[in-house]
Amino acid sequence: MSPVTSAPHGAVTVITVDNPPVNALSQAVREGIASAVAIAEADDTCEAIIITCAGRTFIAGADIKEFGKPPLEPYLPDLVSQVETCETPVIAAIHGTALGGGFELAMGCHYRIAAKNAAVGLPEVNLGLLPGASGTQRLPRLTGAAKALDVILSGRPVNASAALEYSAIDKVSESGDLVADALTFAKECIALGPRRIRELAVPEVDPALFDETRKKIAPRTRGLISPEKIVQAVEWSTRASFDEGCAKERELFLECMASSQSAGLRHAFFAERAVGKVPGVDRNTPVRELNSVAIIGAGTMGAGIAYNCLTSGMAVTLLDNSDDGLERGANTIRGLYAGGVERGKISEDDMQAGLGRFETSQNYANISGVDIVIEAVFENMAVKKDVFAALDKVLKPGAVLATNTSTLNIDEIASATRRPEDVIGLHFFSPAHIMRLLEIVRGKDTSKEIIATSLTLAKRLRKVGVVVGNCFGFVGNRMLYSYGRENQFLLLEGAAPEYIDKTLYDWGMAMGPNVMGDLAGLDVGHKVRRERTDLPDDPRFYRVADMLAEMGRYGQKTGKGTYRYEDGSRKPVPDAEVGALIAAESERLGVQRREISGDEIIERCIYGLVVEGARILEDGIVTRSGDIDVVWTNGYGFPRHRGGPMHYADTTGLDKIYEKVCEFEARFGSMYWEPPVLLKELAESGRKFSDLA
Ligand code: T1G
Repeated sequence: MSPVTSAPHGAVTVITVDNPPVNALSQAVREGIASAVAIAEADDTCEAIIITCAGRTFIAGADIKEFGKPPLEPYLPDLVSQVETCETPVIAAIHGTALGGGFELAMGCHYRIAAKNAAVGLPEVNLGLLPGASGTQRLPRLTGAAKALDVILSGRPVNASAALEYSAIDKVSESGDLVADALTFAKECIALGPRRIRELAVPEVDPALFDETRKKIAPRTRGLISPEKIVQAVEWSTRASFDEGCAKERELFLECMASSQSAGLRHAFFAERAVGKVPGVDRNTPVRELNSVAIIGAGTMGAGIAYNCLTSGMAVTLLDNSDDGLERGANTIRGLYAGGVERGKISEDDMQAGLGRFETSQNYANISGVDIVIEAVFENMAVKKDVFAALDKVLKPGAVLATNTSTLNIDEIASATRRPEDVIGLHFFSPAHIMRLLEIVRGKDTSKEIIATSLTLAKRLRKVGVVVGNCFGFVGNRMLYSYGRENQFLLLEGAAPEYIDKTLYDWGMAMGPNVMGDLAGLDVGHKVRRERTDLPDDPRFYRVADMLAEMGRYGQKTGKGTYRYEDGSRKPVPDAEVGALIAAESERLGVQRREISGDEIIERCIYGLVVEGARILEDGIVTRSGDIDVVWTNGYGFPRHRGGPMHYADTTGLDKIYEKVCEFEARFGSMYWEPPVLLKELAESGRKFSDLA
């Protein structure tokens, strides 16, 4: 049964695509449209053709699931040309989001009408690609090269009113009945006849635009290959014929499609959509309604979480036992709102409405009726258990009890209540209102209803919610220990902090481990390590960080950490004093210092992540390896174009990783580098972590 149907409406043929969930341009859809258009074009009674879609959106692009497989006819560029060469006017009627190949097909049509709340865009850059079906040649002919560059390089959709302003569409459907308005619009189009974008010229543009654009985007496109190719393709649209431009676009597109970067970004796309699929939890699992929340603890995390909840429309009570703390927290929230209004991200009305839903309290009795509590107090088990015991006494039945702990045992916290089935970990990342990741930590008694409710809350808070099991540090921080450990050892063995950081930064990490340590505060890790009883019996283990913390060098917040920071500056400055301290400590510990290569730094830090990731899979802490990748690309600055640690390992080859891990075990000992059985088995059987899902 073809996902494409046609129906006559008087002298107009309406072609409808129905390929849920997002009408992607699969082979069947392309074939269906091609034959429906050919039939309508050959029909003498047909004076216009409308292409529209059923379901929640117009075509949201090529079918990404077909990428990497042998391409099947009809090819999208050919379909777009077929539509454009029609003598019968073709109109695209757009609702939801016309994206990528979907928007390119719409630009192959002679006219475009869109619903008021529709949007159009070319987001291929988010997949390490560029539009590959004439989008880089057609959009500049409609909007001019500068606007086209903005739209294609940002990858963000443009809403209907802006698209009309940029001439990317011709009409906005006002009545709310898109097809009816398109049928009315068709009369105008029949009178005007086909208007082919390929015949339009790109408006004159200063050739300097392209180098200026390259300079402007350089900081945020570091290490990525497709943005430069987008600039090249749009530049071609201004100085070559339409067909020459399309040929160049195709060449650049195929280079991107074959790249490991695009494979990494496509993996990240699907991995982020898979995290919501948790065994035993589905659309029939009941979800509790969450309209009111109390945040316990008005520190930086508490205030950030409160703001995130307020901007998602919830009623928020911030509770703290210190007056000053509450005042500071409330001021932080008011400041975040004011900043949002100033930057035009939030309207004045939204701010007033949000602050109208916000209150503070020092009394647990005042929060007895809330739907959910998120505790964000001091990272200490005894303190957290006291809080949960108090909450258990006052909260209504059915309330969700969540903790923002970043390392502690959820089951032990839950044991302070009589309702462990309602207890869950919601681990936010700093700054809580910005970082997209939310680790949803299930305890042994946490009910499926609470897990489903937390996944729904994550979506509402515009977070990527990843459900993980309960162990020390869950997924992110547990793996960070291995990554950080190798950094610490490399410092003692002779690699300078700035060398390690630059090596990993150039490799793609958002920042190096030593800059990250100084940002988070060396005192935080030091305190957590001091409370742990299961650390390896190794005097070198995190010795440098502990030494600096003991000296009060906490990092940015004290102006000195592994680096020095000039007054008010966040710029890390290498500090010779630290170099000398580390060298002396190496000598004291009997660690031989030596020249260390960049490759060794990357292999020890990144393979350390992979080994711990494999242990996490062995322990069943996650459902699939892609979940680990989503945690690290959304919470720890792992380069998205490398897909995540486990995807990177799969593409590098587990046999190569296993071999290197065995070498490290021989050099540095089994305590840290004993190869996980899972890694050994997969390496020897030629399989991947992603084969396990
Ligand atoms: N192909 C295949 N599957 C897709 C898809 C696509 N283009 N887009 C979404 N899905 C699946 C997704 O995996 C999920 O599946 C379900 O649809 C719902 O998605 C030649 C080469 C449209 C804004 O980059 O941005 O065209 O998990 O959870 O939050 O130039 O999906 O349910 O099994 O994200 O409402 C360009 C990608 C492709 C758009 C909807 N297009 N999609 O968001 O739902 S490249 C894109 C999105 C291209 C041409 C080039 C979003 C959305 P499942 P969802 P949502």
